[in-house]
Parts: sequence; structure tokens; C-alpha cells
Amino acid sequence: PRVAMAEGAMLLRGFALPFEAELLPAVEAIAAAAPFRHLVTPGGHRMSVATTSCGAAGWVTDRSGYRYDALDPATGRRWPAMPACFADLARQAAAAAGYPAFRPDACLINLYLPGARLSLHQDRNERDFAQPIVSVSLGLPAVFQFGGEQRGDPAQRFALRHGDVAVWGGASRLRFHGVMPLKDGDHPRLGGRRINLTFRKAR
Ligand code: MD5
Ligand code: FE
Repeated sequence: PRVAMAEGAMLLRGFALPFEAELLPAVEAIAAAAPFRHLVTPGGHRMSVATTSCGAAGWVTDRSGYRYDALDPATGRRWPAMPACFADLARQAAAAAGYPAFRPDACLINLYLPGARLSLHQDRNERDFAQPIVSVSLGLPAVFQFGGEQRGDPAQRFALRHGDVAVWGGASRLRFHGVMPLKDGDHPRLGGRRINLTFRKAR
């Protein structure tokens, strides 16, 4: 089922389930080549979420700022290539939400363990805000906070569960958003973890 969360924002419940058997081994292979790490924000805070990337551009942060980089700063090598099942899922989800031309060049992989959270922020490091963002939730459920265009605007909350795909475009692309601290749990395939794949056209 499709749920419109807001203008331009569509939640495709269970859309990733047919891809699950391919996605999980692909995440493990990426993490073996480009390990999950806790990046430091420009303000000096260590992120509670651990991240890695695949594709031509990877999202990174350090004391000097947020950016996309063709190289993984931890290894000095290019990020692992984007697996075909990742690109297929992102394209099909974007098309189902009304964005038939989406061709992501970046996939940020966020790993949440219990207690990990993402505070309210906007995604503004991409070149073209007319391109949507596709987000795939795997493993433990999370409470997603969906705010407005100003940091202080009231936020709605949505539960994101294993297999859900959200597509953020149009008027929703620059809204503030975050993820509440992950609650403990035991997912049949992922155990005590949540993994989120975030597909973007960075360049
Ligand atoms: C997550 N990740 O669950 C989320 C999913 C990030 C991030 O936010 O930056 O890594 S992406 C949710 C998103 C993206 C773009 C716009 C909006 C939400 N929005 O308008 O609410 O780990
Ligand atoms: Fe974000």
C-alpha cells in the first residue's frame, strides 16, 4: 500500500520485501570493503549512527564539514560499486512515486543499534533538489520525525518498518527530519539492528 505522507512524500509499505534476499548479503559485502564507522560532525559530535556508502559518491562528515567524496576517507579507495539490486530497487520505488527518471549515484548506509538516533536536520549537500531521495528501512522498526521547512516547525511521526520504502521529493525534499532513539528488539533477519539505505543523486 502507498501512503502519501505530505506533498511529494510517499511511503511504500513493504516495497523492498521482494528484494530482501539480495539486499542483505549486498550490505554485508559493502561493509566488508568499506566498514561502518561513527563519523564526527563539524561541531565535533560523534554520530551515534554508524555509516558507510556505495556508488560513485559517498556522504562523509568531519570537522571541516559535510560533503560527498569519491573516495572513502577510511581506506583511501573508491567506495564499493552500487549493487544492481540496490539501483533497481531505488529506480522502481522512485518510479512508483512519480519520479521515473531517478538514477542515484550515491547510497548512504546507516546502521542503528539500540539507542542510536539522528537529530533533526535537512539534506542539503546534493546539487539538484529537484531530484528525490529514496530511503529503504531494514530490520528493527524506527520512529521517523517529519518536520517542516523551519527547524522549530511541529513534527509528525511515522513508524518505519522492515521493507518500507519512503520517497521524498517535491515540496518535501528540504523538510527537517530525524529518527528517534532506536528501541531494543530482535528482528528475525537483522537481530538488534536497523539498517537504512538512502539513495541520492548527489552530483
Ligand atoms: C534514516 N536518513 O532513516 C534517514 C532516512 C539521512 C537520513 O535522514 O540523512 O541519512 S532519509 C529521510 C529523508 C530524506 C530526505 C528528506 C526527508 C527525509 N524529509 O523531507 O523528511 O536513516
Ligand atoms: Fe536526512
